[in-house]
Amino acid sequence: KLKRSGPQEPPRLPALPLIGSLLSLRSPHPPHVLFKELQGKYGQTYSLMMGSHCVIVVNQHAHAKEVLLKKGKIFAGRPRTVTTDVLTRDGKDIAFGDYSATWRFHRKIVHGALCMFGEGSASIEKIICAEAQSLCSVLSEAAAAELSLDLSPELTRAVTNVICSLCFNSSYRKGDPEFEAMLRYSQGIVDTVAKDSLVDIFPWLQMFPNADLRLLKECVSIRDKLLQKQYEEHKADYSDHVQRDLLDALLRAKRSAENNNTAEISAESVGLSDDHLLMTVGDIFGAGVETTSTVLKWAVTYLIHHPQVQRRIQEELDSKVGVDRSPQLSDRGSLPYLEATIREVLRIRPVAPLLIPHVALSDSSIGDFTVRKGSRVIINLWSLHHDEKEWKNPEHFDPGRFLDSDGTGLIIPSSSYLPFGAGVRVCLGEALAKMELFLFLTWILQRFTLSVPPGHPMPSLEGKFGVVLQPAKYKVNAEPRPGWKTRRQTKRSG
Ligand code: HEM
Ligand code: PLO
Repeated sequence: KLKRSGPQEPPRLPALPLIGSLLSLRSPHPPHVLFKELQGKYGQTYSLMMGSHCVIVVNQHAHAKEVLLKKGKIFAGRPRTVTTDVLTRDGKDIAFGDYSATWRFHRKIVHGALCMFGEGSASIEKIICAEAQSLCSVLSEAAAAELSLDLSPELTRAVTNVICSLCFNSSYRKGDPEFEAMLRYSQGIVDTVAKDSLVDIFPWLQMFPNADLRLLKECVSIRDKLLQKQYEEHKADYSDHVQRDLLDALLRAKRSAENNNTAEISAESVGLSDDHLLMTVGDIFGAGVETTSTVLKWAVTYLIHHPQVQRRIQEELDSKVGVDRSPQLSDRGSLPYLEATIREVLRIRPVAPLLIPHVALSDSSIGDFTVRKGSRVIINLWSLHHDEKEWKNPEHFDPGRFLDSDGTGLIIPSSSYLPFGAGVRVCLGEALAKMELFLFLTWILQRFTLSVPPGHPMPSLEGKFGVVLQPAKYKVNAEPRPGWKTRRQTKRSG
């Protein structure tokens, strides 16, 4: 290939007016796979037009790190789209909100609250373990009745209750109608928001009837009612002296801004309006539920496909934790094979295969390519995690990649690995998600062996692309391990 000197634009796909439909209609491949394939023709970094927007697609880790880390602040913007505006009241949230003082302020409050109620305190471990316990009792009841079950709603309820506790200091019981409603609306949102649907590419299409947009609006309005209800209850019980959860922390920041109310610093102007508070807690709740439950489902799916991996985790658990107590966070250091498995699940099926699009806030460059202000940048994490130059046999599931040569020390074998993103827009929930993945998986695998019921096909490994990449539904047999058939799910210590 010719290499010209001096600034040049990235190779551009021929301007296909239909690129939108290529991405969202029944193209044989989901966008992350299509974008990986297009590298063959256009190189690792190329651009295309979506409607009137220039989109740069990055398929390689050096360029990805330049965007996220080295020039993180330049590329910290987010595009406004029709569907995310519906979800977030025009970007008044963290994930889809543009780079601004308000965005920074909300990230800081959430970070502080997650540390206070979560990562920094022992209480989060108790909350997660209580949910793990209740999840395991559901599995053992099913096993006792010789029933196979779809683990998805059970895993989701466990994860939802953890984030409910952190956000709202509340939880859902099995069969709670509000929980069932939440499952439905959240799936509706995942299926319709932020996936470069036609209305996001051609906003004028809103003028015409559009089934996806209607579904999104219905689901968002149900979600907003639930959020509003929590908000009213919290406002009614609010006290400056007790902070029970994230919503209290946000209310406190709002009160304190209001008390300082001078002309310039009003709660509105620093972005502490009711809308902003609701959208921030809605983000954390939504992210807290959909991401972690999706990873757990992928982990179960891969463990079913690879019983030898499952067995090795169980051997590790038997020797490091035993059967006389339940696993706890302090066991994390002594279960490297499980940790490696979690890393491999996050590599092979990244939750957000295209992250969330970034936007260049000023004229800049990526490698030798010039990038104009306002360009959208898509980091194709799928390409990074399946790069043949970085990973041997990338479609093969092998936790061993993340272990050193003696098989005991954890490593990251390639820098082409960014499951949580990086830089100023890095995931806010990484630490929380890792604690949940560890505890839920250890509790389950200590007690049960998972498989598909006899005669059933193996679950599909092909994900369904949406704002998160989800596995298909299927039924699982949870067979109690020797010693766990008859006894109660908890064992008292001592
Ligand atoms: C953003 C991954 C769990 C909250 C992100 C991004 C990724 C990601 C890739 C986008 C980064 C970018 O656009 O550059 C994951 C994975 C998770 C997980 C793999 C689970 C294993 C969570 C949880 C929470 C959370 C549990 C909430 C407590 C957020 C928020 C953002 C975000 C608020 C937006 C950050 C911003 O735009 O400033 N996450 N996430 N995530 N995540 Fe997570
Ligand atoms: C999931 C469906 C919920 O009903 C609303 C919601 C809020 C925040 C979103 C989340 C959804 C999907 C996963 C997202 C998260 C913010 C950050 C996270 C996009 C749409 C990731 C993985 O980037």
